[in-house]
Amino acid sequence: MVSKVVILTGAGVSAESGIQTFRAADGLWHNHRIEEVASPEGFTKDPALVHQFYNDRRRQLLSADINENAAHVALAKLEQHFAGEVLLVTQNIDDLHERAGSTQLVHMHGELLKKRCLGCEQITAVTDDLSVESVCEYCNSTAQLRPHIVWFGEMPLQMPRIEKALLQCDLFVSIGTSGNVYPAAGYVQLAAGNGAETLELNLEASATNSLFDQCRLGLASKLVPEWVEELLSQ
Ligand code: BJW
Repeated sequence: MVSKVVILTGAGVSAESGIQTFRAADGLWHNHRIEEVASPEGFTKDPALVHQFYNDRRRQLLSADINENAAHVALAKLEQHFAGEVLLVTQNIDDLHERAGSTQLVHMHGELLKKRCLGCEQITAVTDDLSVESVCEYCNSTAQLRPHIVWFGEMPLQMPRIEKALLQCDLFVSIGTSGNVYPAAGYVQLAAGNGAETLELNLEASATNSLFDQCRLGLASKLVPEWVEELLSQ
């Protein structure tokens, strides 16, 4: 009987909502060198370019075209109706899990709708574009605001909470992630090493596919609701 579940989601869970994944041929990295837009060094070198990259994505996320899909909705339903504990750990910076109703949620790579001041460290909401001229509403400094995103070389957020849940869970499910970015890609080993069952739901086999007990390939909007119904009927 499963009582503690940790779910890791990646870009694939939001793909059918119209948000590009990273590593597909036409993905987000297609037009950008990763280190230019997703590293602290890239931000120091060309903050305007990095702001533009995230401003474009924020505008898209807030447009009327983008909505949660059946996979997000099913995961929120699981949290609401499952008798045990569910922790949803997302690598995604969109807010589609929240829009679907998930609350036990960790954004380990940050959030597109938050900004952080490098001067006073305050984290605040943002829906407008950021620029090098943006002023921090707390400390009034200019050119210190950055998107609240975890870039390469930076520590993902809420690591102790995530690791504790992984060591205690009896089921770990990875959805829509290619398994290329650590520490998230190592979570299957951490959970399995402590006796958890492991399941991958993905469009194609991830880089860590062989480490999972079970794998189902297909669209998240189909696989996730099916799996949620199975778990709720156990
Ligand atoms: C569908 C679908 C559909 C599509 N249905 N599925 C050498 C070895 C090991 C590690 C390192 C190393 N050198 C450096 C590192 C560490 C580094 C790292 O992992 N680098 C790799 C490149 C090797 N990691 C870091 O630096 C991290 N920090 C860190 O390690 O700190 C130190 C530490 C030490 C010990 C413990 C803890 C910490 C930070 C990583 C930050 C990642 N940031 C990014 C960008 C910022 C966010 C943003 O702009 O949005 O986060 S990178 C990017 O990749 C983004 C994503 O969250 C992340 C993962 O991508 P994801 O989600 O897997 O997307 P894709 O596109 O790769 O895959 C999509 C999948 O969906 C595919 O499989 C499709 O098939 C599938 N799919 N449609 C179902 N409809």
